[in-house]
Amino acid sequence: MHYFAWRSTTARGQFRWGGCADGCTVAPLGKEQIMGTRILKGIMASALAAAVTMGATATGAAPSAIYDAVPAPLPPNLPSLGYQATSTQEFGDGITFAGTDRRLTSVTVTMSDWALHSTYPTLPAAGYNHPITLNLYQAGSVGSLTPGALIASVTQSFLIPWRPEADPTCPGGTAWRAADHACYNGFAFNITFNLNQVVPNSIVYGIAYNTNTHGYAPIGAPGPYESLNVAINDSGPTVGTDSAPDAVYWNTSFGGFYTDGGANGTGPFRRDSGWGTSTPAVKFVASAPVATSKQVCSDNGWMRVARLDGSSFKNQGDCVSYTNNGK
Ligand SMILES: [Ca+2]
Repeated sequence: MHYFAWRSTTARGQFRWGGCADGCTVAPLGKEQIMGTRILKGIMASALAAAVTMGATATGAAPSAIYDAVPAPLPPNLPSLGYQATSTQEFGDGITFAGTDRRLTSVTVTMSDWALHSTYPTLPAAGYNHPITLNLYQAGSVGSLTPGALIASVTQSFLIPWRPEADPTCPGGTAWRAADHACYNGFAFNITFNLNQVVPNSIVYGIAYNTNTHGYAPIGAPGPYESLNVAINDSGPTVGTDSAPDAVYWNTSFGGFYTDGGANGTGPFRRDSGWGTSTPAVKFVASAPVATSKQVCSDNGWMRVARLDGSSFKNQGDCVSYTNNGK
């Protein structure tokens, strides 16, 4: 099985890719990186899709996945898109949720970090904190390249763990060796946004953060965020559906990265085709509506509502009690 990842090596314009399970190579590819992501579909073994637990979507259940493209268990690394390397401001996809629960309680995004602590020894050993934004949009109208109106935007600061230090026994001597004995240039980890947001059946989401010279508000200084990428699942979701098949939504300020070379616009957060089943590794978890009055508890209604924290009720009395005293 091969794993690849994006990586930036200079402030702009130069990047490399590499990282594979059975002999790592690092070679300058420029724009071919993007093609690399597309070509990769089909290479990824089915193991990525294995062992993903289908979340229960029955009403009244505890919060469960209504869309899931995060591989479980999480592999040491995944293909990824580097925002600094690919002049990216925002990256996401159009998706349709499974089941009927539509009150989002959390959204998990798999990231891939290529930065080593030894490169930034003055920063804490545990990692560095970086704000990352999740934007939720209405699905775009039929035929539209851009999403609809913004539904919600949440920004949280996350601890970004360092990629493990290089193992000299890995080919090239720059990759790290994981527990599976394979060598990787990036390190996959999950971040989780906490939400309380009702969403429609289909949305477009985007993940945004700033790097040295990219993002909506470039930081203007080098730092480990230049080696921070959003992970990609080349197999598509196991819960919910990709409602933008063969496409992602992407804002890159370099038109040549889009499949159409920028003919449909450079810079807006818009559809880009030619991605096959590849989609960002993101998981949406939702719960039933919150019980707001005792009336909703009757006639088995307690099974279709939940507490604000997403937990379900044991019975009608439990539900009525919650509407009375919040417990
Ligand atoms: Ca898609």
